[in-house]
Amino acid sequence: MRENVVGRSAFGVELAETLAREPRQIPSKYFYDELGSALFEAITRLPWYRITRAETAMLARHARDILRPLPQPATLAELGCGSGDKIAVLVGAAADPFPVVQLIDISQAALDMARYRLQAIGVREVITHHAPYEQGLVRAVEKRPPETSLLVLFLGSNIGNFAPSAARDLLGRIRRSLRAGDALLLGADLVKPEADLLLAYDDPLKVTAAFNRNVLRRINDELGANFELDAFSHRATWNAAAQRVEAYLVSARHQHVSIPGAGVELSLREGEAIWTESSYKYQPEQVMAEGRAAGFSGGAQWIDQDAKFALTRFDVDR
Ligand code: AVI
Repeated sequence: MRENVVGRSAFGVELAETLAREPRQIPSKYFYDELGSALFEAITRLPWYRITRAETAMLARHARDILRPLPQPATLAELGCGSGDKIAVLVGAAADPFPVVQLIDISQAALDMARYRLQAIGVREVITHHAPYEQGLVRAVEKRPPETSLLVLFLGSNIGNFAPSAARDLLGRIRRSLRAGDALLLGADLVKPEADLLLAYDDPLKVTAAFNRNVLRRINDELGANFELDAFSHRATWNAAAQRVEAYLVSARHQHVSIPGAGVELSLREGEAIWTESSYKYQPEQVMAEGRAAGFSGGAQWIDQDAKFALTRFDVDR
C-alpha cells in the first residue's frame, strides 16, 4: 500500500463512511491519482466533452475584458491549475505582465508542468502550493505581494463537482479571503440538452468509463482491496430536478469485496450502484446569484451559447 497526498488512513476512513451510505458512495476527489489525472486529461480532448476547449477559447478571446478592471499590478492564483494550459492562455493574451502567479493543485506533477509553462512565457515569479483548494487559497493569500490586486481563477467547472451547499461555502471562503479591487473568475458548465450531457459523460470511446473504474483500481492499489474491475460498469444519468449528471459504478453480479485499508467488507447486489460523481450544471443567472450570495458585488459574464458554458468574473467593490 502506497502513501498518497490525501493520506492512506484519511482515504480509508472516509471511504468506510461513504461506502456505508445508502446508496454507497466514493467521493470523486479520489479519481485524481496519476492515472486518473491522465485519463481526465484525455477526456478534455474528446469531441463530446467541450468544457475545456470552450473555456480555453473564451479565455483567449476575452482576456483583456476579463482583466481590465483589476488595479495594476495584478497577480493571479489558480485553484486546481492542472497542466497550466488555461492560465497560460490568459497570461499570454493579457495586455500587462503579471509579476507573480500562484498555482494550487493536489498533483505535484501538474504543478511542475504548469510552472514550466508559465516561466517559458516570461512570468517572473511562479509560486506553487501542493494542497487542496481551501488550504492552497489560505497560503496564496499569505503570499500575495502587498500593493497588488489578485484575480483568483476557479475554472473547468470544478465548482460543478461540489454539492450546492459546499459550492456556496467555497465561494464564501474565496470572497472572504479577497479584498477591494480583487476578483474571482469562475468557469461553470451550463444546463444543456440531456443527449449532449450523456455523450459528454458516457463517451463512445469509453474513456470516461475507464476514468470512473480507475477509482476501484486506485482503491485496490492503495488500500489493498480486491475489486474486479470488469465486474463493474459505468453509468451516467441526468438528474434534471437536481441539475446534475450522476456517475455510478454498477455491480454486474452479486459479489463480495474486501478493503483492508478501510476496514470494510462489502457485499454488493447484482445491479447495485456505487455513486462516484456529481457534475452540477447551472443556468447563467444561477451562477450570478451564487456569486452575489457569497458577497461579491456583481461582475461580468461571458457565455459560449453553442457549448453552453459560462465564464463569470465576480468583483470585490473598491
Ligand atoms: C473535473 N470535473 C469538472 C469534471 C466534470 O465535468 O465534472 C470531471 C469529469 N467527470 C467525468 N468527465 C469529466
